[in-house]
Amino acid sequence: MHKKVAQDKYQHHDYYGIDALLTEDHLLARSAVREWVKKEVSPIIEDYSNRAACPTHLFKGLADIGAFGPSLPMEYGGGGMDEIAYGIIMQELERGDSGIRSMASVQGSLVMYPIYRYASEEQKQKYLPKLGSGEYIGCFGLTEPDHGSNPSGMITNIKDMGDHYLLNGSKMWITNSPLADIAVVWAKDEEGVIRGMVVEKDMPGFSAPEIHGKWSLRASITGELVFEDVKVPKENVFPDIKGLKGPLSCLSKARYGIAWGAIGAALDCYDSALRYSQEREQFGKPIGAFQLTQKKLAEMITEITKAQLLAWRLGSLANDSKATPAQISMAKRNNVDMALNIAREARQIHGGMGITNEYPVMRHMMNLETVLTYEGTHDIHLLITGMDVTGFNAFK
Ligand code: TGC
Ligand code: FAD
Repeated sequence: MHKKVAQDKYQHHDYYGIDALLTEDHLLARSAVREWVKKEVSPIIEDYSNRAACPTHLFKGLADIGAFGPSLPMEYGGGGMDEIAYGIIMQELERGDSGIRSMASVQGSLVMYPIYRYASEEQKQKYLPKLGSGEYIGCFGLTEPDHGSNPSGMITNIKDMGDHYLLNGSKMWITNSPLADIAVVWAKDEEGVIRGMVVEKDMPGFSAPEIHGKWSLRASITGELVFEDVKVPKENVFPDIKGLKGPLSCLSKARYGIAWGAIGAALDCYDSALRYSQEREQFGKPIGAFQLTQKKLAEMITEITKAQLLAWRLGSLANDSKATPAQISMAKRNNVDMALNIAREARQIHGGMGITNEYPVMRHMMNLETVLTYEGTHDIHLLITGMDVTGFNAFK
């Protein structure tokens, strides 16, 4: 005898009572973003993804719900919340789509954060309020066609011309670049030292062609950055940061958000698979009654729960400014891998229906292939952990 159990979509999301560790502010932020995603993202995302179109109208809404720089100070366009609130917001956005979370990650952690942390006060005032309100869209240019995992080999460069710098080179795989009003760009000076700067879209010699043909992150727009003798005013170059630790510090912020975000994608796949397993019948009973399906679902919620605990503890460390880059790497790697495995298992539970856009699973699965690679690949993060525990640097 079997029975069909009515499920509240979110009832199994907190298997270990982690909500008890959250504050009222965290829970409020979560429900506000969750409602926004349900209303603004879920109804349109399959269509935009199908057409490989970016829902650019969502930038304003993302700004309104405080998704850009949630943990940056309010006077600089941020949300003034803590790191756990930032993580929870990324989780709820990625429950909708990794591309929507990407919009927020880039704007907040890779554009607003470096300007907040490294630019002059005048530059902060010039750019941050417009970025926080969504009036400006920003992008982050580190990766080059021949330098992805190894950004220290970059060849994009600036030359001191006295009253300005001349910027030459190109960047590849840049989220939001074709839409961006400004780009935070990393380039080497004449001494070979990596410097950061803000490049504005109207500067002559700067273009940002779109990259087409992605099977992943299709609702997110990706492009190149091309610099041909671009005159960059001296005041646009960050005065106080030199070397690769500049861009890597921004990546730490964004990787932290991804560690939380991936849980959202995993939860959406798990929800869909759980409900399907209770509704779909084969051999005279729901497929959820078969032990092999239960194994998949039990392992999914176990892995999600472990990832939630990792993210929560990382968030507590980050709130005390104690989260190390290696701890962030571990969480980014584990949680994205977890989400991708769950998407693949959830796809199987949906049978043939799993490959269609009737369900969100295949879209999440394709998106997560990018998430596994950007912000440091799965194997690069493994090597960061390896270096941390052994003391041997496999990159040198
Ligand atoms: P290495 O010699 O290890 O380090 C250079 C300096 O940086 C310091 N450092 C960090 N600082 C802050 N945060 C971190 N996470 C840091 N990691 C390292 C380090 O202490 C050192 O400081 P100092 O004072 O001694 O100069 O550098 P390396 O050249 O050996 O590289 C190490 C490696 C491979 C780990 C690094 O290059 C790396 O992480 N590579 C992966 C590249 C990557 O993640 N690219 C991402 C591009 S952006 C992107 O993907 C955005 S996707 C956006 C979206 O849509 O969401
Ligand atoms: P490669 O570095 O060429 O790596 C290829 C393979 O070799 C990987 O499996 C890698 O793990 C492996 N490998 C490399 N080195 C080692 C090693 N030492 N040991 C073992 N294995 C190794 N970048 C930005 O700057 N800004 C953005 O906004 C941005 N957005 C992106 C959006 C999308 C959709 C994508 C796909 C990428 C984006 N990226 C962005 C670039 C992303 O960060 C890079 O793709 C990533 O860092 C990997 O670089 P790569 O693609 O050149 O791969």
